[in-house]
Amino acid sequence: MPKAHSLRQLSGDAAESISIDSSGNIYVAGRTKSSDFPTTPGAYDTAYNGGDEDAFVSKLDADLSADVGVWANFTADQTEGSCPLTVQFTDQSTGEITSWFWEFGDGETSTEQNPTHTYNSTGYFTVSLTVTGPGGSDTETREDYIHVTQVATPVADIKANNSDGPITLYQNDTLTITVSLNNNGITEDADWWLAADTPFGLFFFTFDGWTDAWVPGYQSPLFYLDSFEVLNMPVSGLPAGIYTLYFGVDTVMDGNVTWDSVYYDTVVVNIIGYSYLLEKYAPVLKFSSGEGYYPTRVENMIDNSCIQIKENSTCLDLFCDGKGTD
Ligand SMILES: [Ca+2]
Ligand SMILES: [Ca+2]
Repeated sequence: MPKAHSLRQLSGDAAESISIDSSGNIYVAGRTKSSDFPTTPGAYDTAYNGGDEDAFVSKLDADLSADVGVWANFTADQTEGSCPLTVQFTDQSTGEITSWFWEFGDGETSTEQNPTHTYNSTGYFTVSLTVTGPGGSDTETREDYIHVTQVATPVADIKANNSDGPITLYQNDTLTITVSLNNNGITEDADWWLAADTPFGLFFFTFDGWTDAWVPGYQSPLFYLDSFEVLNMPVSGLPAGIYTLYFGVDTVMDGNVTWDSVYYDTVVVNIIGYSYLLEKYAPVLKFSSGEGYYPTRVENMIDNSCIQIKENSTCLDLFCDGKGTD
């Protein structure tokens, strides 16, 4: 005969007795008023119908796993990564299960037990798994379980005189160009580009000098490049105008600009032209009579040039940037 003990709870489901058989299986008998008391298929009655409590007998197998109900549970091989992100989901549900229904949070679903799913957009995705068996169904939902981030890309930076620009330089200034690259862990082979779009054409920097041929300055796997000075020169002699300087990399190392994979930065430098210094002191101009001192030096002016007049020890702009000054 099974050995029996009397048990009682104050409320809810009440166990009246517990016993164990020679195989180690445990039986609990009691009373319940719960409308959702879990029952196995073929139970005499599966619902509480009012009136006095219903009687129940529960069997726990020797390994203490109950033979009723299903519990949904799952794991993923990764929950965060860059787009597109492929995730292997593994069913960890317990109970007797006959079907699985996955919702990946991006509108896609699967009925496989252990599906692989690829996320093609960025964001947070809530994943839920519903398992169903003879003992019922259960759903496990994980809010914002999968985080798909942007693809990591190289980030190039170029600076002129330590500025992201635009900057204005005069003929007695010095121009320095520094570049840096955060490769973001990417080590693909790449073409490295340094170009200058100038008033007199587009030029590319190589370690042999500047050329108007489209050739990369350097070819190598990407690496982290801390601030690196590629140019340090006096502005003197450079024609006036707008100079746009480019630094970038493209991860198809073929000697051509590969626009689909080019990552670059620019900086704009406005170079002011020559200043023409008139070595005169406080000229008197009397246009009405035609008398006075006039400039005697005539130059072919170009845009952004200045004409200055020296008064005592200071220089005053007469014309600058192609426009009159006050
Ligand atoms: Ca910059
Ligand atoms: Ca290329």
